[in-house]
Amino acid sequence: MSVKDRISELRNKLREEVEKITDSSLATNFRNKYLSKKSELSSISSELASLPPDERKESGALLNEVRNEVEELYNAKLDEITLKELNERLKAEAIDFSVPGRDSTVGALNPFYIVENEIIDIFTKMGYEVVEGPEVETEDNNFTLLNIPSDHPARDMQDTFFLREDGLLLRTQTSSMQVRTMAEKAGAPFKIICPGKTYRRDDDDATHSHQFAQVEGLLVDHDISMAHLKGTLELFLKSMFGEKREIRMTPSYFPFTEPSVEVAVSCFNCNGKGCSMCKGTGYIEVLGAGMVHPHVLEMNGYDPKEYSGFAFGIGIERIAMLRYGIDDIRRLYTNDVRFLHQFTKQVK
Ligand code: 2U9
Repeated sequence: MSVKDRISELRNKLREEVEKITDSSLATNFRNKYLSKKSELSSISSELASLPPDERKESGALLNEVRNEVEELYNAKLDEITLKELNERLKAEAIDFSVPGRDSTVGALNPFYIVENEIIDIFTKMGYEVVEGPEVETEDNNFTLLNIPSDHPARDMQDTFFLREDGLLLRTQTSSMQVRTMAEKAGAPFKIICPGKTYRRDDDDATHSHQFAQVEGLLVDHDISMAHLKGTLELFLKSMFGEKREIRMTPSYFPFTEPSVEVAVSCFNCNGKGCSMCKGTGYIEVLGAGMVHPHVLEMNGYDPKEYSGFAFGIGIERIAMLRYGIDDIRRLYTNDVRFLHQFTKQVK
């Protein structure tokens, strides 16, 4: 068979073969078999050199024509297949935007923080500065400078977490921050609140926790009287428990204040008539307070003849429990979302 005839035959075969390409792997096989250097087209091409010039020219032209035609057919087929496969993939991987999304869980603020934030808010609006500091304290800052002498029962090992022989301890009240602030203010008037964690050796139960939190307040200035204290606490407690509340102060004792008072609000459950919440008394005790003891002023660099002041201590957990009717203090520490979510939409 002449070379020209072989080329024509090859053309017919390749035209048929190209039609059999139905996917990209068959396309690759076709290219390797029929369009590479090892293909029949290439081997015929290398034979041309041995032909007489006329035949070589004609056969060479035909071979080029066939190669061009087959390459064109192949490229068109490849384009067609690539598009077909892309469409198939897009269809298979299509995203259904109408499928409902997964629910994301949203946390909720612990009622402890709702109350702490609110207390801070009320006092900062009255111009109080917020002061925070270390939970590890010295005996001086936690006891001595607050007029709690070394033989006072409050210092007892049963009440205090001592950390070292030299008396380093976990603060039992945030008052140590007031002591630090008095040293810092060096005789100038001020009003501060100190929110923070405190520690006492205690067996944990529904109403006790070895770690709890307070917001303590201290105001020192000229001519401060019990009336200023009463007005301040009345404003605070009405903001916290409602405008209709009345407050009651009864005598109490703290080493760092004199006189000292226990402060109660008229029961927000029965409006003072008497119920189980206020144990029939019409009042609920909410915090302690008093006029700063002159000795405390003096020990901390303020002349009691020139200055006077008041102080108060608020237990954050107690307020949160009263406000939201929480029966176990431990609920405030475990952060069970089912518990927390009950307070997300609750407004006072
Ligand atoms: C200085 C002077 C006086 C802070 C005060 C209380 C009364 C009080 C309790 C409330 C509930 C502690 O968390 S609780 O158990 N606190 O009753 N705290 S006056 O008096 C100070 C503090 C610092 C320099």
